[in-house]
Amino acid sequence: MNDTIAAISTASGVGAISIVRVSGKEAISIVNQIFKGKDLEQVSSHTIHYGHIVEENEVIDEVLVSVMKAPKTYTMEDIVEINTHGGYATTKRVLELVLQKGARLAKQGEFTQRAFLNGRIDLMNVEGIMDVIEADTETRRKLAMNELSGKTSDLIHSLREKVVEILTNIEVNIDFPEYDDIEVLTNEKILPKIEELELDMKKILQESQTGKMIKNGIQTLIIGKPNVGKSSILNELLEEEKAIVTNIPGTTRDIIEGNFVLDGIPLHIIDTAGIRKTEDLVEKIGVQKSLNLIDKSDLILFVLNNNEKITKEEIELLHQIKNKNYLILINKTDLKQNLQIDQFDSNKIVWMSIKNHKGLEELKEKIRKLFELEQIEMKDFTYLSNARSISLLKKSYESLKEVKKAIQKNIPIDMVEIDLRNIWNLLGEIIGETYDEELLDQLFSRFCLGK
Ligand SMILES: Nc1nc2c(ncn2[C@@H]2O[C@H](COP(=O)(O)OP(=O)(O)OP(=O)(O)O)[C@@H](O)[C@H]2O)c(=O)[nH]1
Ligand SMILES: [Mg+2]
Repeated sequence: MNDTIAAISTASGVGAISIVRVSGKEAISIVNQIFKGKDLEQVSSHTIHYGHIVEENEVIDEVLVSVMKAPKTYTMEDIVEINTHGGYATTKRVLELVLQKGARLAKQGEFTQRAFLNGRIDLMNVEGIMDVIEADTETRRKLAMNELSGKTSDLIHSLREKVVEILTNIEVNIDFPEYDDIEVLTNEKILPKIEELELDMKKILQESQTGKMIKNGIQTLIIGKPNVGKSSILNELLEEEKAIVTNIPGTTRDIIEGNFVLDGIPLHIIDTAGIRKTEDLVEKIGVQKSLNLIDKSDLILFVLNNNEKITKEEIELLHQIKNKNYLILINKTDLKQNLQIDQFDSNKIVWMSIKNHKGLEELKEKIRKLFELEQIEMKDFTYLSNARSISLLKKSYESLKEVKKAIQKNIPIDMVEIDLRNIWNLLGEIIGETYDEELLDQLFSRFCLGK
């Protein structure tokens, strides 16, 4: 970490401005050697200077240079950013000059890695930065900003504080026992605190479902027998002719995907091959694909034809999805009703006629209710949403439940203490208080160059 790193921080390609970012002890002196304008070694921190990048006597570009001195910078090191005219050749040349003068090309995410290793941000903030970059909806942006700003980390800090409080309690009582009987200590004093912590963890875990939904969207699968109007529904939702629609059963053979955003939550919709027994090899594979997707989906839209009696296959399918989040879309209500509906849960039914553009609003409303989307806007977006942190919190929660059992069984208090320390460490891993190098490499390799 003692060397000075440099990279192009803006997206590659042609743009109005490109930025070459340099960070490290030599950042200012390196840029100063190729900059014609003010002496950058003499300027105050957090100032911008007009001048030229020159190589011997040739002017490479007219630039603005920002000088930011440690420690109040992104990496907590000296940073210089050269704002060049955004052409590919120019920016590349400027970067080459910086490298010639002694900087090393930064690896992906290395600026952010330095910010982490220098202690300016924790691992959750790091994930937040990545999520802000990837955010494509307003809700995702809000979620990511809370991660980046540390609000989400505070959830973990407060859990850790509670663990420490319990540990202190145990130690004080071991050193200066007010109680002669250790069982009284554990059961009366520690147990309620453990239960409180357990509830806190449970709540954060439950709410992380919302976090995951905001981040990953709702995986939605449209299934049903052939010709009921599945592809027509997909097209209507996406407001484009994405899938081919014909009156020939078996039109869709492979899966067709599309995205649309409902109340800020992306729905990834998959239209599938109509489910039926078939001898056609391609269609057969398609049908199997549809069935395999059921388990991976958050929401199943099961489409039926209002005009036809229910088939044995459809009843089987209904059985297969009964433990999932599903809705029953009864399409073609413009035709005579021949479908028996007594076996369906009436709350789950949406009546539709794509031909008459009817039922779409009801469908959206039902999805809103099912996933409580209206409530998301009212909350403050402080949710765990990354798989890594959620799985560590789950581990901590499971461990804590074991601790509770142990206390109830009056296991010696020093054993309990060891387990609580492990929980404290696990929670620490979420924010990166402890980490292994492999995890860091994996995390930062997902960043762009120059970030
Ligand atoms: N009358 C009527 N016809 C409809 C309605 N919705 C779709 N259709 C027609 O039903 C036929 C089948 O529609 P698709 O959307 O291709 O049906 P699908 O379920 O995707 O069929 P496969 O891909 O073969 O499984 C087409 O001719 C549509 O125009 C509706 O609400 N009413
Ligand atoms: Mg289709």
